[in-house]
Amino acid sequence: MTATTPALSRPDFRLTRSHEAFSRANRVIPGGVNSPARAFGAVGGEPPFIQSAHGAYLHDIDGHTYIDYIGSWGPMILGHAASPVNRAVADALAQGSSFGAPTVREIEIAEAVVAAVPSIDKVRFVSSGTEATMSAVRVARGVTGRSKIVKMAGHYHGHVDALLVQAGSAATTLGTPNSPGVTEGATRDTILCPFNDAGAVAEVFRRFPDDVAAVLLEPIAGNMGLVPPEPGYLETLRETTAKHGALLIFDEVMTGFRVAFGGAQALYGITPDLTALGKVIGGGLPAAAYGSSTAVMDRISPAGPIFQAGTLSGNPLAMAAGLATLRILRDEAPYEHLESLSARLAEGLDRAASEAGIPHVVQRVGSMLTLFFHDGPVRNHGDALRSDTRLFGRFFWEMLARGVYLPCSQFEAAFVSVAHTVDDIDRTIEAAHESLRAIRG
Ligand code: HOZ
Repeated sequence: MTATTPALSRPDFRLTRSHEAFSRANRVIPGGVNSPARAFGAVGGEPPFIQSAHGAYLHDIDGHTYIDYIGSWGPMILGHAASPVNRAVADALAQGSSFGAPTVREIEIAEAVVAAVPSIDKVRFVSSGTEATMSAVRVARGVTGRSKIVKMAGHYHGHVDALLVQAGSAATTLGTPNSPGVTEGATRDTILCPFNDAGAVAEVFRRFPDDVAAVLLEPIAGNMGLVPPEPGYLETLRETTAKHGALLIFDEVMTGFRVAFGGAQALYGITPDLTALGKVIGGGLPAAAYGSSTAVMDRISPAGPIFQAGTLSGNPLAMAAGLATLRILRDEAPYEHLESLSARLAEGLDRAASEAGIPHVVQRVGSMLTLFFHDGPVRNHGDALRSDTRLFGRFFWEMLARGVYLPCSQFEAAFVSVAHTVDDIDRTIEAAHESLRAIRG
């Protein structure tokens, strides 16, 4: 056993080179990583360093190959290094990588987004999901002239100061829901509600009938593990916000082009006022976006007074990768295929945990899913936090040693891609049976 892995039933699984790389990284990068979720803090041990990725597989610098269920935390819906995406990026690169001036490709991808996403008439491209949600909140405040934002506990909207309150993802994992450096002033207008509790939102409007600019949420929560909206919840939020003149913002950074081509709003038939997009829209390169009706979007600079800008916004390489990805998703509509692969995986994981006699629940929407070590449905952050994270950590490592790379936290969703095969799914389920048996002893 090396120092990098916890006690495993497969002691031959070693991450020697990755351990060296992690030590080296720690000397020059805080925590050795450029985004905290990657550091394996939630599962103990140290991460493998990735050499390359193709299709559904990750290859690390120690010579291991893994079936990948992170997919770069969502973007790689077509799998890694998909040829049409690689070709589009190579063609764009040959023409120059950044101009700081408009390009026709930006119009093409904007047209593709407008055609796909029901609530969007106009769209502004930015470079990260954080920028997209931050800008959407600014627009909501600018348009309504109000200050307060309602956010759901356990939902994660990037590292925006005002939204880093009881945030999901690594903020949950690390137990630092309020980061030092986020001032009280920055979060004074942020009001927290539990997810799936429309009554709590109604209560906010009773207390502050004229002050709420927007209700912001992940329509399908993916950053506290996968937690779907309960029937009627999104509909009620839609009615309540409209009644009080507040905007409804869907953070579809994870769900956009993922659970359906038009995102969760198309899946559930709910039209938000503003939508934040990221991940899949960049096809594996840094691109994100926010969009709304023409009336709202024309309030943004330079059409209107609400300022927002970015040197690399609409970057040609990112637009090329995103456009190639969206065109394939539009033309090949792989969503039924993803649904059947993902259902097979969810059922298999459920069976494996049941046979091992381990309290659990598998929650899934389309190709996003989580096996919670929690007895009963997970409806909100409080439920998610009651999961057995120690058991999750052991399961994670047993799976990794068997060549399956799950998200390295109980509070993240796994992603299935079109590159996964039925054989990959069945091998994953077999690994889950073995892993849980090994844990049970
Ligand atoms: N925000 C991602 C998890 N929900 C993590 C991003 C990363 O570490 O790459």
